[in-house]
Amino acid sequence: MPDETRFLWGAATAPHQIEGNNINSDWWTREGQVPGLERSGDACDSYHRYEEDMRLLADAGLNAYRFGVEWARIEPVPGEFSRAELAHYRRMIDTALGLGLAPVITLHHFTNPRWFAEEGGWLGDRAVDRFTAYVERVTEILGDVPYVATMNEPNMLAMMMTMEQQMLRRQQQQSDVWQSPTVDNDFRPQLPAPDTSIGEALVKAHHAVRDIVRTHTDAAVGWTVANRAFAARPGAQEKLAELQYVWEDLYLEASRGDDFVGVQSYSSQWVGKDGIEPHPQLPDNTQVGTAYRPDALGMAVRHTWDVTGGIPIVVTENGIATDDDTRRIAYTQEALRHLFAAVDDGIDVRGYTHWTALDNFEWGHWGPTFGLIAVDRETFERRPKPSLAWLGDVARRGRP
Ligand code: IFM
Repeated sequence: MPDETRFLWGAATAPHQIEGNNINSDWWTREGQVPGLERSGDACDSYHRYEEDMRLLADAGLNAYRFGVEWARIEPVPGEFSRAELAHYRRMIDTALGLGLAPVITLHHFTNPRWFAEEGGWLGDRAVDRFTAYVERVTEILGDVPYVATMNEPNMLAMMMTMEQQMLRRQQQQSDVWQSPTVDNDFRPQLPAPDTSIGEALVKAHHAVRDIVRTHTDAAVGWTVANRAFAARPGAQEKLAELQYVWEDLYLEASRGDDFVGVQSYSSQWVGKDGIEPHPQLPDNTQVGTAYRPDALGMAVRHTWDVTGGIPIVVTENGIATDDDTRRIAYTQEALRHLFAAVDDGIDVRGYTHWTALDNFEWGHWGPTFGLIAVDRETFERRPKPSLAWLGDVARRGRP
């Protein structure tokens, strides 16, 4: 069980975005097929360089690292589990623990094994059984892990699946452009609202594996939900409630009964009577077209607390896509101020893991840089940015 007296200060990553050569995954296939997508390739080669990455975080003063285990590596063929890959991820957990970083482990972060996708993915008849079998094997390596997230952003996953279904229905895959799941602005099509029947399938899978993690480990278990910090224009309260349900609350309500919930917040979004207002192209927009809104984190945490009925919160992602590290520090400082205002109001927040440790593969795009550490994509040399040392200092002080 997590040490409740130790606030987690860390950074977060996802396997496909940093490891490289995740060749048995559906995203690897997608990158090769969909026009407009860049390839992940070697990514940051963190599969081999994870120790260096973790050491940079620990040396800076952080005490936690959120990272994922990759299903497509662990079970490259249905029912065949790689003991070598499980051992690899156990080594990562041991390395984190040895460096004083509490490992926060994500079991599923957007990518599926290719065979799972071909079987029908999350809507396939065998989805829950397949996920359950995988998680059961992974629990063997989760000793001493304080937090386990079953799935990353099921709401964004449902949105991506909805988008894919729409593309298939239109039979225009060649001319449609796959969007980054977090890019939502007025020069690209709006992101479709996630289909609730997909969301319900993901809830079923989450509840099934939550019990497995509880049976076989001492970890606190939950999932992480992307929060869009919706705000209503005058007269748009009803629309707001409707959108909040399909985008977030379905998933937050499903968190009731979990040990914690992960809050993931980047920006805020206005809702008018007709729906989400496209965000205009303003000079202070982030690199992914979203509004510069550090206050969104406070809104996200408060909304999550209300909807889940007050289960402990870990901020599992918060950050900004910018090439200006001074701006990253300013954004994060302000976001943390809003977070700790919520803490002072009695909201139980157990930790903060910044998105992200390394500049990485942003789901089809290498342009947006969210990292505390820059990576030379030719040599894989890591170059910590001032924001890493800054966040480490905040962690040492324990307050922003
Ligand atoms: O990179 C993503 C991450 O995989 C999920 N949450 C949002 C991040 C930034 O867009």
